[in-house]
Amino acid sequence: MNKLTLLSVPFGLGAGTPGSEQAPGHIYQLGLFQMLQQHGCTINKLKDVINAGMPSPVIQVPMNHSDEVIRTGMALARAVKEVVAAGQFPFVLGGDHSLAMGTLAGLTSHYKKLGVIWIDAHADMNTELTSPSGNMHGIPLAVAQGRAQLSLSHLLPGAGTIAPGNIVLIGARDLDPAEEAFIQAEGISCFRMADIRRLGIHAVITEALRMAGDAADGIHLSFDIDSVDPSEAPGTGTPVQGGLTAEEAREAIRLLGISKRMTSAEFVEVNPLLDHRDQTSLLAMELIALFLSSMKS
Ligand code: HAR
Ligand code: MN
Ligand code: MN
Ligand code: MN
Repeated sequence: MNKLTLLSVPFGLGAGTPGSEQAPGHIYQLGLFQMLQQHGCTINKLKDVINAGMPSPVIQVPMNHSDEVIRTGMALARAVKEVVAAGQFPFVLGGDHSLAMGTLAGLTSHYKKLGVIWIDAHADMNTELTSPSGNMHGIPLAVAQGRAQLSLSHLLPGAGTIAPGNIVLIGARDLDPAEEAFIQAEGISCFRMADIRRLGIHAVITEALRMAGDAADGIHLSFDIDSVDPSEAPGTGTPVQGGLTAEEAREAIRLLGISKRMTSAEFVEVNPLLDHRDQTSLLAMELIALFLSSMKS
């Protein structure tokens, strides 16, 4: 595996509830680095990405905290681009899911046919016009496909788009009508919970790697902790019943890691303020260590 750069993004204004900005610091405090060391994983570089010094966005978006979200995306996009240009593996720890726009802007400035595996209870495919909440963590995948007013190239000149055929959703169970319609119209690959129960997580991941990866020059994993059932991951802002078991999440992460096909990853939406006895942060920490160690072995 390429050398690893860990980018922490302590930013949560894209979510409707505060707290996810505390996740990186909290997960470090719980012992992520010790755990990585036990697994023999070396982090080559650690960087905190904040939006200080970023100019005002060139586009106005009528959504909650849009300027802050866009400025964070700009800072993260630059950081990710730099990591990829240096030949390293970018691992992004959020923060809320709006920061995926920054990650994807940085990645698409390098990968021209990026595949994306999006493990989430949600599709995050609303636009500014269809968002029921006005919260920007619900739109990153529409932005990435060039369907919103905001585009990845607003965050980073030279950024591209993601083709609908290179996107695979896993764990989806709370989609808004406009998202459902778009997924149907574009034929976006979507493994819902019923599909996962029917096929098993192993077959789903094997298929997902094929679907996202076969016409792609890189594969990004975007892992939203609310994909896991709230009984095992309560510490997140928009929990949805009926999710993955922690064991299924471990297996998914491990299979993606050992496939050696992933070229970047992000973990988002852990909210320490909503957690019960750090259950969710501890699970996230374990999944991160599992992912990074299975890529190397
Ligand atoms: N679909 C809803 C919206 O657009 C809720 C989105 C919640 N998103 C996240 N990330 N938590 O998946 O507002
Ligand atoms: Mn999400
Ligand atoms: Mn979600
Ligand atoms: Mn809903």
